[in-house]
Amino acid sequence: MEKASTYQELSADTLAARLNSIAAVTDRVGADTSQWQVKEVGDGNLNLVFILNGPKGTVIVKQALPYVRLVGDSWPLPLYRAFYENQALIRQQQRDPGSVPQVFHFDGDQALIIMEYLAPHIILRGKLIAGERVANLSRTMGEFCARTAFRGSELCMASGDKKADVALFAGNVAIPAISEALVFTAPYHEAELNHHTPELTPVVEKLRGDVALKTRVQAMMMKFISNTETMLHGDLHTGSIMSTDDDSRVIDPEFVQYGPMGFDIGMLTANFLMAYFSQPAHRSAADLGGYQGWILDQIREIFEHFDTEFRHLWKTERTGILYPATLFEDQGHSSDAACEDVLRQIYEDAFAFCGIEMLRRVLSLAHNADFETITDTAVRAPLEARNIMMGVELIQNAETVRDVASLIAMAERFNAGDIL
Ligand code: SR1
Ligand code: MG
Repeated sequence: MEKASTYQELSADTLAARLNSIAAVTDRVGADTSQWQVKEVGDGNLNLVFILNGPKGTVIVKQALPYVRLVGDSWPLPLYRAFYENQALIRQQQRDPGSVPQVFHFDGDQALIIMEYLAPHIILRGKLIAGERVANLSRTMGEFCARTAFRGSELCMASGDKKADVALFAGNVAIPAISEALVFTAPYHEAELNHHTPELTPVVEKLRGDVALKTRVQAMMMKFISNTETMLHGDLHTGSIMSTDDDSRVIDPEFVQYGPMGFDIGMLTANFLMAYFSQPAHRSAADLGGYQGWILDQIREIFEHFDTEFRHLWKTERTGILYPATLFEDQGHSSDAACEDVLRQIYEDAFAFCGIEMLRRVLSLAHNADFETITDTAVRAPLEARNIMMGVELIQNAETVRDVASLIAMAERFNAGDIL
């Protein structure tokens, strides 16, 4: 699949000469390269991202680098991840049409995806730091999580197709290895690339000495690795969502893998919670309560939309081998309790994965701008500490969190307390 020998890194200067014969590009931006404008805008941890603008229009050119951009060439990373990202985008487009950018062209040798330019969308995390509201966000995200979870599982898919897909995506070894290391392992010991706000050291030392906590996280990692319920986005944070005032799209599924249905909604919730806990540093006292309330509303509504959509799909698209009508409706038996049971397990997993993501984003390598843009560490540390303590509680007690209302009450409790 990967032919690294022909691969060449793009630059803003070489892009026109490299892409001028691709019809999928010239059809959309125009063929006169003298009028092309190219800007590299990648602000993620892994890839090059260019905006290519021409007389007819604009496209995004995304190219995987053979190393982790955030760290440099000391951390090599296979180019084949672009293949899986493209495959993931195709499946997400099928399972939730319109939720992801349209792909115009894929080149595996060059690890290149040319796709729809989303405008005037910007990264949601920036909007949350700026205190902006986005209409329809919770519906889009709740439905995206429910549709991709349900339609990518054997609740819906033909068993042979799903198993072939699990085998296909199992080839994407290097990317899950990043999550296995950075999300589930590094936060719990002094791993080389870790960093944290200095004032948090006493909290961090206590947490790293908590054997029960580490054990619980490892149990969740076992689920993450072994439980191939559905195709995950795999890295669904607020930097993987682009929004306008009223429209949101999901980008960057290169961390795609088959995994537990609660993973994506759990990671997403964690990132909204980190936005929530960081707000005292970003808002005036007059705006703080209202905006934090809006963020909590998004979390509650995401779960409500997820729940409604999942139950709807259960009734209308349960065509797979799991919980078949043969065993329930055809026998005159309701499957409502079975659906309830499946949802309960998804939420329990989601709450635990949520706690794990909340810890890794302040203890491991890849932190979030929500906290990192707070330059005064004396202000940042107490806010991160609230986030850490809620993360720990979620990991330890995920099964006792009854519902999203309890999750939100927990967030309000930690937000009101001072740990540092
Ligand atoms: C080395 S990559 C670090 C992080 O960036 C990605 O967005 C994932 O979240 C990964 O864990
Ligand atoms: Mg990403």
